[in-house]
Amino acid sequence: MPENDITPAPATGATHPLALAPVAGPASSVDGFVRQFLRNLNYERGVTLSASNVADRYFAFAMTVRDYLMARWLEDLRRQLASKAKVVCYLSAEYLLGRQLDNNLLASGLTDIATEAMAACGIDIYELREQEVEPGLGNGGLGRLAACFIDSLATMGVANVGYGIRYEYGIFRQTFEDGQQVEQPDSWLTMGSPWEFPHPEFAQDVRFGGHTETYDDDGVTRSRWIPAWGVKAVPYNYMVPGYLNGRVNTLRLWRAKATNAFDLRIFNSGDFEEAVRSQTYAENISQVLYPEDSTPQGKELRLQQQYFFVAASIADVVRLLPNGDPSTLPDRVIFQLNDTHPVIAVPELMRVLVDDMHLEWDAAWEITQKCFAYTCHTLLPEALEVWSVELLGRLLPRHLEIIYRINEEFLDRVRERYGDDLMRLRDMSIIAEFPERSVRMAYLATIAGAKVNGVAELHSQLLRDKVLPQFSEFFPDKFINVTNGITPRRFIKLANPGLSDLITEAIGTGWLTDLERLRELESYAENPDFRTAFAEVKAANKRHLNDVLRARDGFEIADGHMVDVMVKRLHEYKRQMLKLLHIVTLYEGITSGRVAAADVTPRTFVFGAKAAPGYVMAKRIIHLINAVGKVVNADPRVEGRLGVLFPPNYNVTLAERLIPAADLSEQISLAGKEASGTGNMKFALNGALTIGTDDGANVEIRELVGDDHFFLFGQSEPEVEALWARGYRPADFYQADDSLRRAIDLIASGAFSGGDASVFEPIVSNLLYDDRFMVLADYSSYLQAQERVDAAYADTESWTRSAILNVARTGYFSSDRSMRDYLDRIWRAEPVR
Ligand code: 26W
Repeated sequence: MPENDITPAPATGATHPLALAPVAGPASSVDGFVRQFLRNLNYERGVTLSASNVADRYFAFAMTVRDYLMARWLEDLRRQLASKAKVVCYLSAEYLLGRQLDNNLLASGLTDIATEAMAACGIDIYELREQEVEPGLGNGGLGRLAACFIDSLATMGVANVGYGIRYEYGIFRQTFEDGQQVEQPDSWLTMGSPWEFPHPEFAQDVRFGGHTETYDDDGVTRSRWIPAWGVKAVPYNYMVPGYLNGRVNTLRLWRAKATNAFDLRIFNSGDFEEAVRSQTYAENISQVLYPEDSTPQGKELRLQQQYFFVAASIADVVRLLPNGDPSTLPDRVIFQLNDTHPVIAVPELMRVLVDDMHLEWDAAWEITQKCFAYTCHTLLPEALEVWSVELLGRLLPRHLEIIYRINEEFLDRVRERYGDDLMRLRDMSIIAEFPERSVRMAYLATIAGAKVNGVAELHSQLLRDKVLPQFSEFFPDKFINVTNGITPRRFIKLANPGLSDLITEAIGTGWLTDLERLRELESYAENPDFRTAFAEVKAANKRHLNDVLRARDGFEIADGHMVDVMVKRLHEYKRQMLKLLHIVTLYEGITSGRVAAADVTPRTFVFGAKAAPGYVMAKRIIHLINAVGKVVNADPRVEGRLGVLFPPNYNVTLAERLIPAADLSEQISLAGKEASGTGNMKFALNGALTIGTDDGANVEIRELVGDDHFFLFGQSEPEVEALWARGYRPADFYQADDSLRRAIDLIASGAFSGGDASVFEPIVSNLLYDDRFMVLADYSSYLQAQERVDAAYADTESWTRSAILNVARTGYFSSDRSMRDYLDRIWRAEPVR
């Protein structure tokens, strides 16, 4: 629990009234802002306004916004500690924060004052915004969800600390060379970040390797760990301001620093490399984010990263226990495990309680089980992390011992319930024997966690029925669902000010912190003037997007085109290939003369997607999307009816531009594969209609908006299972469907690769002979749904009506509601009054 400067008691010996007063922020006036800005420019950046460059002005501006929030931050910390409120500690290896400046301005209610103050200094605030590099400390859904959640907790006034890793390099920057993804390092800290506060005084020591031994402690046999090496974990604090409530929570990200920076003795012996080797080795730990978001590579450095931030975070919390009494821990904190990545926290807390604080095993286990809860974010078996016993035993020998004992005691309970059912014991053991003895982290999280939740109704059901059925049977009350949500502050108010103003005009303020009030918009869907205004907002957002894409990538969306958007990580289960087959089918129809271009609804297809660097098929699909785009965009026969755009480096900032301009949201994963999705929620809340399968949270979106306002297609999850059981032969679908065959044949012909059929042959043969995610099976249903989209889009009034109803009926998907569910059903914690 960070306490960077709590003023519990006045500084001893202080007499000056200011030294005794609570921290006061700068005056909330244009003058006050100008004064603070110039002070930061002159004294922090050391330049005059006339001599300053745009980076100086951006930093001084950011520092000024920061200064206004600082007073609230310190005061809130004091209040939280004094209140002894239960603290929610969110443990996440990823936080996809997005740019901070606008959100901090919005939350502090300073936007107007700041804009006026900068104008008075002859500075265009827009220019400053563009200076900010977004901290890309995450891969996709899981990381962004963590960012939305901490925003909601601050806005709800809940005492929360987000714990994670301060990666020197975040998610790679994506560029395209000849349509192929090339990864560039994300040196987001080159210019430094005005939003972080290092606190070396609260550094923690984190150790690795070595061995364990037992020893006699006055007749009690105890174990201890003799580590071989260690690093320092230095915390960096980031503000997490609540929306207009004066609350500021903390995101504490750890950076690895070598314990002894430099070994002079070795240096003097002339072995310069060796002298600094241990330093670089240690500091590597927080160097870079692993760019995978579904298939763990089982790399040692990744486990080092996970233990590094978890051990530092637990030490940071335990340090503040009132008189170090661990029995109070479950009343003071709850650790939420954001997927399995931080689950090594369970044996770490046991180690601290048993080895360091000498608690009895059972007492320690009692406490541990109350302090942890686990959220699972995936359904893909290959995404469930397992660590080899060999690696775990070498890096964290004491933790492996503790995991063995947790497992033993658990299997005893299983044996008590089911007798010596070897199959069940083998299937429920944390330790998997094949293919290699390894630790199943999801099992450890499930056994230790007070609660286990999925992130959408369907996902949570499949967790119970398919992924962890034996555990769901063994722990019937442990498995619950909390459907994901998104923060309306960033993804409506900041991203779509036009729509926000329209909503406020109609239903007043207050909806931004009570999103279900959007329901009051339902009646406005019947109001032609409101529809006109709504459609104008969408048109304006499209024009703004066009300005951004023109400046960013030299792209242009043709006027009057439906904007059909698919933005998410590139993964075969998300089925970007199905979207591509739709585009190729339309193109083939026109170029073969079967369809008159004039009969095709003008559409621009916008893709955004990064592929994990090691995911070969995903990178091939990116190449094919760009190749198809190049041909379609240049073919005069298309008469400009179709456009395919793939702006590189999709990130939070681009999402904020794309989502408000979209007409159609593509959520087309194979049913039973997407845990929830959160992009689907952002699009619906910004007035896009969804074409989607009954997968993840699509099911709940469709239930709320109504079938008339959602384009459902494809197999349901049970149908997928049934087809799989019957034996799925994709080639049969290819044979049976002419337009599918023509589309695939066109790709196979080399039409999109300069006649060289070999380039995309692997994609074609994968579809025809493997197609694990049933792209071919859902093709015809998808194409029919797209025809329904064309027909619906032709009737602008009814389309706009549906779009308004989508906004009105999806307030449920606020991350504030998700947090209320976690508070009531998992954390048993309250906002700090
Ligand atoms: C390499 C290991 C690994 C495995 C899984 C890294 C990251 C993951 C994440 C769990 C993947 C992820 O981001 N899952 C997404 O989480 C979102 C938030 O709950 C859901 O909305 C998405 O459906 C899910 O794919």
